[in-house]
Amino acid sequence: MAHQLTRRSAVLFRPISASVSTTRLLSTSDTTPITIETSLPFTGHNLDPPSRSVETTPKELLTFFHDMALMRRMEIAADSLYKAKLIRGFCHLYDGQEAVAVGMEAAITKKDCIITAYRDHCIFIGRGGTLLETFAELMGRKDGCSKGKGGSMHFYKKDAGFYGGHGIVGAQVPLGCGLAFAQKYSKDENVSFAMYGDGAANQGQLFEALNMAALWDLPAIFVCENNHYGMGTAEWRSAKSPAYYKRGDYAPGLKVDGMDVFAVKQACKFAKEHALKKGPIILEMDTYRYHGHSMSDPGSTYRTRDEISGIRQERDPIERIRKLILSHDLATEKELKDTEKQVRKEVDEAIAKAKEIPLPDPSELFTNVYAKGYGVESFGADRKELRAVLP
Ligand SMILES: Cc1ncc(C[n+]2csc(CCOP(=O)(O)OP(=O)(O)O)c2C)c(N)n1
Ligand SMILES: [Mg+2]
Repeated sequence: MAHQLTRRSAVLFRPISASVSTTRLLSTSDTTPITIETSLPFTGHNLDPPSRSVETTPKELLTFFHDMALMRRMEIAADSLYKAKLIRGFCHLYDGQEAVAVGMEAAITKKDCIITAYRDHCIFIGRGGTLLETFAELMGRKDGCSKGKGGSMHFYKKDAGFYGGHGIVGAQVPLGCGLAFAQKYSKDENVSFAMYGDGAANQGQLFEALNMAALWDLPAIFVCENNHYGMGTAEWRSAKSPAYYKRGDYAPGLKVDGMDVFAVKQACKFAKEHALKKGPIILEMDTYRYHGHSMSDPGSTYRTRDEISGIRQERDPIERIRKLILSHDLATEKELKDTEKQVRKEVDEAIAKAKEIPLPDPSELFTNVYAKGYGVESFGADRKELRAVLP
């Protein structure tokens, strides 16, 4: 049994991208169905919520543990790199919110699209991006997922349906509806997930986009990651109604425990089926970020340390899965600790490699900025001095 587990762990606990393409050496018991109850019931608005019972397998549970542990470690390492000044500019970390990225991926395919704001590193990893591309991008190196020119806020992976990585609060949501429009137009039976925060949820453009998406029955899923703060502003100070799942009025919504990867998976599966048949739906993911808003925010002036440690103790998404794995006797505590050690090593190795990668060549400065072949000219601020003719 122990030998079997070690062998299984070795296969399962690879980075997400590797585990997707690996031929499995698992015994059949790894895919034996297990039924798990979500932490809380779902609350619906204008719909009948899905069941709390979710089908899973040992394989999936172990993969969830691995993937969330990898994301957690990656974000903590990014924090250190930032403090060492190897990452510059804006940087928003996702630790605490991992269950949203992982649960969403478990319910959809890479033909479904995702678009999000600036808190995007883990969404990229969920889509199959590698640690090396992540750290290279964060440190502005040429092999980063945006060729080292996007940085923390602008990760992309178009070949896996990930359309960024956007810095203007809320602006990605109408773009997400555009992706859903393209999907409906081409009748390809895929959906788009447009992710935004509780702060963004108060913006006008969200409602304009939702109106059009509902008018045209677009397969658009509005995912509000409610981490309860927009920068240093608590939701109760910015929203008359913080019931974000109800804010679509005519569009149905679902409130989901965003710290429970199984609840997220169930909700996303439900939302995909709904969106394909009936148009847009809002998923409010009740979640929490452990770090401050960005690296310039210590995150402790507008909330208490007790609040943060209370959430860690009661609702941490990784600890929830650890307990489930142990209670179903799928791995030992030591095996799970070994997984975390392995993840740490993978992260350290990726950072070491990324540090060796050069910065982009200066000739890259204007590529991917303007469409090619239009002969765009670049002027000085006075518009008189011509500095360059762009490609
Ligand atoms: C249009 C616009 N207004 C203001 C900002 C500055 N800003 C960046 S993030 C942020 C808070 C957004 O909070 P929320 O939507 O809850 O997302 P979270 O950071 O919690 O994930 C603000 C005000 C911006 N980037 N864009
Ligand atoms: Mg927020």
